[in-house]
Amino acid sequence: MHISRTLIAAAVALTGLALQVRAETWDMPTPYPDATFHTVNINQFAADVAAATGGALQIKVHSAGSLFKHPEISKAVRSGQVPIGEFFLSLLANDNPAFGVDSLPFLATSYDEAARLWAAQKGVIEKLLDEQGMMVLYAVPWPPQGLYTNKEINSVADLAGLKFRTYNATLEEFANLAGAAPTQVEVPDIPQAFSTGRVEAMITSPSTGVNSKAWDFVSHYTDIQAWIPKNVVVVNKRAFQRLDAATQAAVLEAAAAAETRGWEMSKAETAKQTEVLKENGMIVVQPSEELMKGLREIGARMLENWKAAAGEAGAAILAAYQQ
Ligand code: PCA
Repeated sequence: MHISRTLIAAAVALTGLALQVRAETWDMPTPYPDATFHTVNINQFAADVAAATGGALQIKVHSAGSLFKHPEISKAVRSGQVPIGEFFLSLLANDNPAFGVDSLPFLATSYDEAARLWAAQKGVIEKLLDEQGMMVLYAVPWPPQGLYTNKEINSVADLAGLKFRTYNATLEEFANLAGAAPTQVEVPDIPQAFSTGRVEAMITSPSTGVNSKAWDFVSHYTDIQAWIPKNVVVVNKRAFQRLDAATQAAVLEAAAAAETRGWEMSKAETAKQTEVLKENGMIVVQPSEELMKGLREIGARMLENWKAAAGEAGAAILAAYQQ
């Protein structure tokens, strides 16, 4: 009796030890707040991975730039400081213009077009990130991007001189071409940037507008549906290769599910969050023809600039997209 109890205790201790050795926790930095649908989707992805691996791989999500600031996340995954992370794909357009094609105005403005653009862009992106020691797990788009201002905007001329919040180099180019004054601001800092007067206008999704309570600082939302940019979730290749085959398969399966779910969430967000803007008193307007004409001209110029910078890889992406 005594002996068997000791044996059982030893067996329990050993099993516990074995579980401890097998269980691994991955810290995952992400840029956006918890209420953002991308973060909700990532939390579900993490729960799916934990369930499929019987708890052997735990992904601990650090949202809103709390572990690494947004511009540092891709570098942190690249260097292996963290095994996994999320970032705004076009943030890397300074590395290579191919990363920025989904942020070009009016190139892809519906979800079908966005899906075709991702299909055309994906191989190039995978190769570029592979060269940096990273692997793409999945990509999910934001809702179409609209214009937030403190007054009615009827033409591009109405944007002149506005202090304009931007989130990447492409949007900065846009603001400059529109005669506005760009300032880069990360999502968690949007409310403060408006309340302190650093910025007074922005282009972003209804999701980010709602998450930052845009009605506290702007009155008008003009539904220009200008582009559909994406977030990517990437892993460090070495960290992924260290997993056993079953765990790798569980991660890939959860990622595929997260991609499908994320695109559906994004589509549902568009109408839902535009409604929330209205409910909170924002004036939601359809753009005038004059405004759209001016914006399309800026888009056409940006596409020409992009083609010149993106060279053959860019031409291949556009050819595949326009097929
Ligand atoms: N929200 C993010 C990226 C695009 C979007 O809709 C942002 O505003 O930074």
